[in-house]
Amino acid sequence: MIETDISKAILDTYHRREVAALANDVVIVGAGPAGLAAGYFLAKAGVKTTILEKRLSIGGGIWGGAAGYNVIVIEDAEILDELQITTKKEKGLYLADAIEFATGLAYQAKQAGAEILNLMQVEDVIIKNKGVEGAVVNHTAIMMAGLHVDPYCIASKCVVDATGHAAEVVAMLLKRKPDLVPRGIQEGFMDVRTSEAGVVEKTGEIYPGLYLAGMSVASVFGLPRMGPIFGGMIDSGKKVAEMIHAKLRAA
Ligand code: 48F
Repeated sequence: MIETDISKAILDTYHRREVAALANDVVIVGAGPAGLAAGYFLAKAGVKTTILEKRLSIGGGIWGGAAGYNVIVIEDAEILDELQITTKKEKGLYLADAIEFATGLAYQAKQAGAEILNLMQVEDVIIKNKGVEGAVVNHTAIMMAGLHVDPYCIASKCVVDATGHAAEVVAMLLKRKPDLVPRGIQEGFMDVRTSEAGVVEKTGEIYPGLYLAGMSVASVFGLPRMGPIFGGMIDSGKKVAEMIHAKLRAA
């Protein structure tokens, strides 16, 4: 019976992938530019990595460029060259097509060996004595419907909050540990240069086992917002990957 053969192939394959993704070196929450870049560099270094994305589509804030004009601006094309994403230099800025940028990043992360599970919403973290040791997840559709259905758990040696402006994973910790970020989660007013540099500089571990990458860094440290420029996101993803890789190797 062809219909159920198709269903069985999908269910078997997904089940195998999901079971394999239950234990990780790193779980990245959010498949925006920072999360995908972190996933690419971690997987390339041989670190077992799963990226969880609550939406149907990967890419986060990439797709619409600025106000729906789907062009991406960066100041340095080195990483995009490595990812084989086309750029064009104009007046000191590199321009990329947002669609090529989102799909290219995700493709390279997958090819490097990162697992990406979409429609998976992280609703909490696992905290044991030493710190964050995994994510509590549920299906986005169940969360959206507000159904009373328990989550399941995905273990990892550390977690990256790459959830963008909302810094959702940090917000989960704050509910029970308000002293972690006493001023709360809030970006400052727009200032591209300060924020691009600050996001990369402050990328790192905010709580044992919990790392920040991308715009979550700006929100947690109160840095300015930066609008549609993406170099800092990629550099932040790369930096967090290097930090985690070094820590795992030293352990
Ligand atoms: O928002 P997003 O693109 O964050 P980012 O990687 O990049 C920010 C830029 O897009 C842009 C900017 C800089 O130029 O200002 O906004 O820091 O991607 C975050 C992803 O995380 C997902 C969300 O759907 C998005 O795709 N996400 C957020 N919360 C959760 C989540 C959650 N609880 N579980 C799973 N995914």
